[in-house]
Amino acid sequence: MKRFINEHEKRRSVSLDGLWRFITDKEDRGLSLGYEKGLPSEAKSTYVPSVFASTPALLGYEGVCWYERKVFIEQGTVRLHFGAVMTECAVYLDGERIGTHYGGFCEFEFVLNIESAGEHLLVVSVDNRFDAHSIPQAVVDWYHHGGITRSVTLEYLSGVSVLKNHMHYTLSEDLTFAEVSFEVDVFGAEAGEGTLKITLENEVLCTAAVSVAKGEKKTVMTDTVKVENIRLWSLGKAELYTLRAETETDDLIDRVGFRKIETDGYKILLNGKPFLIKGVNRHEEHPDLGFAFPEAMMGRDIELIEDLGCNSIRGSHYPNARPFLDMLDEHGICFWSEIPFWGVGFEPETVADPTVVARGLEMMREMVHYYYNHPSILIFGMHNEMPTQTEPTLALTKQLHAILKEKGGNRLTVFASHKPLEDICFAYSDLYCVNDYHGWYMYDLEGTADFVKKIQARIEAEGLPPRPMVMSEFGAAAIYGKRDFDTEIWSENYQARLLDYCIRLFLSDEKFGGCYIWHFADARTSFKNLNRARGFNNKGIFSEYRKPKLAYDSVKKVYHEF
Ligand code: ADA
Repeated sequence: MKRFINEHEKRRSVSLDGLWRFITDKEDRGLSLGYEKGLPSEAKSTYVPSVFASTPALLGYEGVCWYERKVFIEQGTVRLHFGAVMTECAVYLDGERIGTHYGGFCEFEFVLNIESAGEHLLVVSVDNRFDAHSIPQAVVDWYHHGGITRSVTLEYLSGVSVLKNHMHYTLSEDLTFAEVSFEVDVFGAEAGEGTLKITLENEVLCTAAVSVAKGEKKTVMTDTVKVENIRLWSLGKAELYTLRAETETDDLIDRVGFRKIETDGYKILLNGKPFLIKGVNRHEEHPDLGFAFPEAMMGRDIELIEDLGCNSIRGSHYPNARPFLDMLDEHGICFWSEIPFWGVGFEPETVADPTVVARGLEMMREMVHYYYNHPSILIFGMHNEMPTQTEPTLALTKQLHAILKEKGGNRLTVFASHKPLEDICFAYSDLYCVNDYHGWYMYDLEGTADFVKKIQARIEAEGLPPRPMVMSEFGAAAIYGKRDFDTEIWSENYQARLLDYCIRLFLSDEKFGGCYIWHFADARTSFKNLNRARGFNNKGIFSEYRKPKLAYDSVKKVYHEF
């Protein structure tokens, strides 16, 4: 799959990015017309990965589109991996449906048996419409993109193959050694026996004999081994290890890091030392290319974010592309990764809907499955601004929390609340994260201080444990280029003053673990539902083309002071 590291030396992998055939299907008649067996001659050429809306005529399009390409595939077992498809898709090979997937930001894969070598026809139908069970719901503050938005890869599996390798570890009290074990999924591309070997850097840590039937998937839990003289992964100092799981015929290579994140009263501790979050929210959205965000620009965004003095990014509001996470691992930047439960559109009854719950739990499992080893993910987010004052959200939170506590590794488990004075879910969050826009929607900037005190008093009165509070969103919209008196809303000046005021307030409060500015760069928003100026969420410190607003200097100054 697309990463910034080589995941395989033995396994052969073919990128299916590039030119595909493409056609819209507004009436959703493609299946009755037999599109799964081949697109009609009117189909045009398009580039994958991309979004529908990068074609100007398709700006605002909501419906089905079909993609097709011919692929030469050899006989044997292959793994077909999709980085992300917005939002729902069905995949066909030679006219036969091989599977479906729901959820626009999560990776998924199919393992297939190819009977004969030759040219095969791969067809994907992609539907970006909302339904009653959508996550998010139709009312959402980002653009309703559609498309095959991240890379597609075909890999050849042979013999005993390795599909997953999660490294579990516990660091010693003094953080000098770790007790390490591995959870490895092996798969029988052919029936057989083999030896699974796990190597960290150049040291073989475990070997295990494995035998699988053809098509059988097994999870191997290795013994625990001790790794001495640990080099710790920490902020700005990203010590990474190469982890390799291999059999005689196949391999899976990853990069891992050792670090410990925990809280102690009002403090967040990273490797035992206080860690004050100086964060920013970021949409992985490009004004022209949408969610098919270019990799070179990911690197530039990280540089701008580091320059601002930030040590953490909240991937609002969905799992980001893996290459971006590879970069964060390497830069030593903390990442908050969440699933797209974006609450404003959700009524409590919808939160209780079994299809919504099942989709949400599956998204969480997928995020944990694929993102588990990234050391930069210090925080896993369950949801944002859901109706957390109601029982259905409490029930959902408990289930998401249970997945994360059982399977999520050493991470803080959180959600972002906009109902902090009524919230009944706070017991299930390691940080008390609040989104608040006093200085914007209420136009009462100085009211922020009182509001914070009220939240802290309520948390105490409810008998909730002392935990760090984090302002997970705050900010003001500023139209790029509108420089004015700082009393004028929509001006860059007012935004700069608001951010300076809020950051000082939050970071000097000893009950705070940090804050995340809303947001890094202006991002295109929902076409129909939100009446936003320019059709953008304009609260970026940068314009959508990454031109700095005045807030860039004020944020940089204040973040460097703390
Ligand atoms: C919410 C939401 C963000 C954004 C923000 C705003 O807090 O979580 O995605 O919509 O409001 O700009 O109003």
